[in-house]
Amino acid sequence: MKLYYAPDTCSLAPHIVLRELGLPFSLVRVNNQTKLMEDGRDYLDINPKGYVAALALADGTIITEGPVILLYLASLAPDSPLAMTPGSLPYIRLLEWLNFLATELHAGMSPLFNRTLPQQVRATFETRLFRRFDYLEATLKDNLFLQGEAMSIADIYLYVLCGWCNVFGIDLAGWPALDCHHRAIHARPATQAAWLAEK
Ligand SMILES: N[C@@H](CCC(=O)N[C@@H](CS)C(=O)NCC(=O)O)C(=O)O
Repeated sequence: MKLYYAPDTCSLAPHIVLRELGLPFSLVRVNNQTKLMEDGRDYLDINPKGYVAALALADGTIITEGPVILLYLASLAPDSPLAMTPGSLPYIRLLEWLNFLATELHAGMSPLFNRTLPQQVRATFETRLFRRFDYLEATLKDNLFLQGEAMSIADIYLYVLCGWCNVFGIDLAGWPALDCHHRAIHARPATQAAWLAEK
């Protein structure tokens, strides 16, 4: 498998999951500004949507959309603690979390990368984001991870999204349980190895 990634982006989530699961893979770096890959080829030929991540399977099939890539990877290792039985209630809850993260957090945070955003508009996005953080804080106050004591692919996605708070100047310390969740995943060997490989 080949993971198309750009540093400091959401593609870090499938990258960490590949390492957590011990799956064989190689990395292809994409310049998100020029849309060129490291060998000079056009990334739009891989993913015409133009964004990372994309996963290429051995037969050339391309899978896109971060949460779907995460689910696909977990399905390759059904005995791993990261995998859940499709159709079971924990699996449905996992889909619920992934959708929440993609639509409420990821999509809600993306505009904050725009440095020309007027302060008032930024504040509106932040207020909305902080309400989502409050919800996550309430969930994580009594649980180590989103679905209890076992880490899921959604936890890894959440970790990556919260990492952007540094860029936005948002201090996660305001949400202590969320901060603790972030630190726990940051310290994992797979996460550290992924960071190192993307440098
Ligand atoms: N819906 C997509 C969104 C992916 C996305 O937002 N990727 C960002 C990095 S976090 C990106 O590559 N943006 C560059 C662009 O849109 O041109 C997914 O979940 O995979």
